[in-house]
Amino acid sequence: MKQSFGEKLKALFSKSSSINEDFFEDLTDMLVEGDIGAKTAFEVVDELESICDKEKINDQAGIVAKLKELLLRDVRAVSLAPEAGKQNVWMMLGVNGVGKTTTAAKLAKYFKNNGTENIVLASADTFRAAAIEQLALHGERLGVRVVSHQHGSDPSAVVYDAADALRASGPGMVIADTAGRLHNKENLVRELQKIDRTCSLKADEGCYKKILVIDATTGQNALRQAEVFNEAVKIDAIIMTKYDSTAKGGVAVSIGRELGLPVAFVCTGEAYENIQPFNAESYIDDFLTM
Ligand SMILES: Nc1nc2c(ncn2[C@@H]2O[C@H](COP(=O)(O)OP(=O)(O)O)[C@@H](O)[C@H]2O)c(=O)[nH]1
Ligand SMILES: [Mg+2]
Repeated sequence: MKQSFGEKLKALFSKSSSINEDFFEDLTDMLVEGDIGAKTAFEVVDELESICDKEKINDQAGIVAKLKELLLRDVRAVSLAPEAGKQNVWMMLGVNGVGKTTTAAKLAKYFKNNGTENIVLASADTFRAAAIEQLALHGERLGVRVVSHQHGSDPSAVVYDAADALRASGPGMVIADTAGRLHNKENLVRELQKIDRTCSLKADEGCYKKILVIDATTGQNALRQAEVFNEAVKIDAIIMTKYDSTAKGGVAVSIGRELGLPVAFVCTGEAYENIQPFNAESYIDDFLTM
C-alpha cells in the first residue's frame, strides 16, 4: 500500500529544517493526495499558515494539533438509528459497486442486534438480476425478510410492497437497496424522485432517511457523486465503505466542507460485522497519524 498521509507528515517534519513556505506547500500537496480535495487543501493550509504565524507555532505537535482542529471543523458526524415504535424507511443510494447491497445487509444485522426486531430488506435494484439474488442470499443468512419483484420491474413498487409487509407485522424498518445507475443524470433523477415519493409516503414522519454510500477508495469522485445525488434527492447521511482498502480516505472532509453532509457509518471490510458508527475525532486522528 502507498504511504499514508500520517507517514508522509512524519517524513515532512523530519526533512524540514524550518517551518516555511515550502513546508506548507508540501503539506498542501499531501492533503490533496490524501483525498481532501484541492480546494479544501489550499484553504485549510492557508488558514493553518496564518494561525501558525500569528500564534508563533512552529513545532510538530503544535502544527498537527492546529491542523486537526481545522479539519475537524469540516467533518460532520451523525448518529442514525431507526425510531422505535415507528415505520422507518431507509433508502440506500450510490453508484454501482460502492457497496450499497453489502451495506444494506450490514445495517440489517447491526440494527437487529441492537433491538429492531422487524426489518424488511427491499430489493429495489431491479436493474440487475444478480442484485436481487445477492440480497436474497443476505436475507437468508441473516434471517431477515426480503421483498423483491421480478428483474426489470418498477423499484418504487418494490419499496411500496416492502413497506406494506413491514406495516402488517408492526413497527420496524425497511432498508431499500437501489440501482446505482449514473449513466444519465436526468433518468437517475427521475427514477430516484419516484422512489423518493413512495418512501416518504410510506414512512412515518421524520423516519425516512436517504443514505448515500460512497467508496473511500474513489477519492474526489465520491465528492462529485455526493453533489449529484444530493441535488437529485436531499441526502441525509453518508456511509463510507472500503475504508480498509485505502491509505487516503480524506474525502469525508471535503464532503462535509463543500456540502455540509454528515457521515453516519464507516465500513472496514466485507464481513457483516465490518460496520461502525462514524466518529469524527477518531477519523481525523487516524487520518493524521496512521
Ligand atoms: N474491502 C471492502 N469491500 C467492501 C466493503 N463494502 C463492500 N465491499 C465489496 O464491494 C463490492 C461491491 O459491493 P456491493 O454491495 O455489491 O456494491 P453495490 O453495487 O453498490 O451494491 C463487493 O465485493 C463487496 O464485498 C468494505 O467496507 N470493504
Ligand atoms: Mg447492489
